[in-house]
Amino acid sequence: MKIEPTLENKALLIHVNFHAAEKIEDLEEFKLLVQSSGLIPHHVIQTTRQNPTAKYFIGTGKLDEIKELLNHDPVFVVLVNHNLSPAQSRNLEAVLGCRVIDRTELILDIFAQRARTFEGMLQVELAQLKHLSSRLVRGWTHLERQKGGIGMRGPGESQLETDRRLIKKRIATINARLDKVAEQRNQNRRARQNHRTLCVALVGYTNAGKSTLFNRLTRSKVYVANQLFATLDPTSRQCYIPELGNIILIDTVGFIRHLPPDLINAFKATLEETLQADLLLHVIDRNDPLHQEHKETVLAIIQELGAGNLPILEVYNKLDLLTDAVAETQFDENNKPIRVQLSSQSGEGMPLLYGALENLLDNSVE
Ligand SMILES: Nc1nc2c(ncn2[C@@H]2O[C@H](COP(=O)(O)OP(=O)(O)OP(=O)(O)O)[C@@H](O)[C@H]2O)c(=O)[nH]1
Ligand SMILES: [Mg+2]
Repeated sequence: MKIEPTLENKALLIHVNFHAAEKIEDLEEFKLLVQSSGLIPHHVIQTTRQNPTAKYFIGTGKLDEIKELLNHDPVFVVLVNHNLSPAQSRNLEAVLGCRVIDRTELILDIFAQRARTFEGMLQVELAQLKHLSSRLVRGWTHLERQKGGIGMRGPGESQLETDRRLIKKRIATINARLDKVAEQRNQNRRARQNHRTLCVALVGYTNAGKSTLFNRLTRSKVYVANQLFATLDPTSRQCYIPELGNIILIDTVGFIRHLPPDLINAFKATLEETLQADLLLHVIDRNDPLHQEHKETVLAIIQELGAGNLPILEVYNKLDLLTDAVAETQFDENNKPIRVQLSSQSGEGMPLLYGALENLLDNSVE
């Protein structure tokens, strides 16, 4: 269904092409992120810079151009594909006269829209509050410094103090609730471990096709969509592997480069369980020109989550979209499967995946 552009969903996107490789973001991914949040990329403004400017992130020439554009074709919100300092956000909002949201806030917003479980909602709120408090704290230290010189309490200062205290209190409440949920989950896990059921977790970059594969393997119907972060809360189901029997399969949230650290922390708890799996199935969209970079991102996050030592089987997915590839299994020098090339959508290559899982998991049964 095509959504009509209105003043409630039109967005102006700002994307800066930096020279330094580690700062580069992907414009196509940004557009998909924006659409995933329910907004329409109405204007896309690109500019090239060596470094961001301290005041507005972009140069004043570009800023004037955007202001001019918005004067005769206004939008609901301005989205920036990079992280802004609190001052940069404020300055941009003041000049452009509309809300400005940076990359972290956009991802947090999508997560907030997607969270369905109690735990997921708490985790997203926690990440949002932490993000917010980091901004308040920075504003606060700035005021504190001023106070020393003037010797008076600034007008906004006590409000900031109150806000900060409220946020702190709310964070403590959420943490306590999350601890309770985690305890419950631990009990469930112990029960499962008693039954010695093997557990496989699907991990991978967002939109790689994890949920599609999950549905095919477990004959379920979890949400699949061509949008980023379609899945947020981990889902687990039983799944029958021929020659091996039933295992537990877990579908998880997708990763993205420069995932806000607050979100990684917030999802550590749910992912922790995932990362106690016997095997990780790393789903890779082989049709995405950036799949190598995405693979590195995912491996780095897995490492950061403390699961770098788990065995991984790579699934090169979306084979149906490729003309130069066939369904096949690749093996390492010890004849252990390391990669299966298949299509979760058409099902081509699935018997190879069953074979590889059997091979890898059979050895992990004592
Ligand atoms: N052509 C083709 N499309 C696929 C295949 N697998 C998945 N897709 C499509 O890729 C998109 C993303 O699929 P999902 O299964 O939602 O991906 P995901 O990895 O779960 O994504 P998130 O939950 O957002 O992290 C959907 O439009 C799927 O229909 C495949 O093998 N071939
Ligand atoms: Mg998914």
